[in-house]
Amino acid sequence: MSLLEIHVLGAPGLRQESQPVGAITDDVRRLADDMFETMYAASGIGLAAAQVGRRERLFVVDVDDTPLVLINPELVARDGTAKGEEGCLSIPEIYGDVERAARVTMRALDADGRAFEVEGTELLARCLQHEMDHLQGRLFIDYLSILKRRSAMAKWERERAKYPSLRRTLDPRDLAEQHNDEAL
Ligand code: K1U
Ligand code: ZN
Repeated sequence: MSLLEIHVLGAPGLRQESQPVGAITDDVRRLADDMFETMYAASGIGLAAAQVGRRERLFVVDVDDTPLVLINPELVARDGTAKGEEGCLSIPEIYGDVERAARVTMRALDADGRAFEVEGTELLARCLQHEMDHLQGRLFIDYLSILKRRSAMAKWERERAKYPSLRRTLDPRDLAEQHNDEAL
């Protein structure tokens, strides 16, 4: 498995619509495995292919120790609303409150090409919607009020200086440290 670079705000691919996956090949499965490794190294709970510079319509999530790969996901049901704080691995150090559906059901293919449904509430519901947005080129900052977005962007202008290539390179030692922490 390999750690992938995470594209950060300003990279054009983050604003493009992802394309449906035709066949679930070994290349697609390898991409999903690499995305899990990258997500864990970055201490995230989700990661969309667009965030690692790929066009495939797929994302991975792991909330409450339940790793899931969603290929060609579709939203099939939503209910209620809930407001909560979000971050994004592509906009490090920026956070904001976003109102989302409180409960969602999504249908997708897994890494073996089998159709499945996942129903999420609380953090899983939020994460599934956040990742679906990535597949449409939408980011959580798009939901902030003008004032909150302006202040988030002012902070990001200072942060983005750390990413001149608009790529975030993770340190493999972060992954090793997390495994050590879990073992304690
Ligand atoms: O897609 C991404 O950028 C991943 C993002 C997903 C997400 C975060 C918060 C709410 C909804 C969706 C992250 O994982 S950022 C890391 C993070 O904020 C977080 C990590 C653990 C628990 C809760 C949030
Ligand atoms: Zn994100």
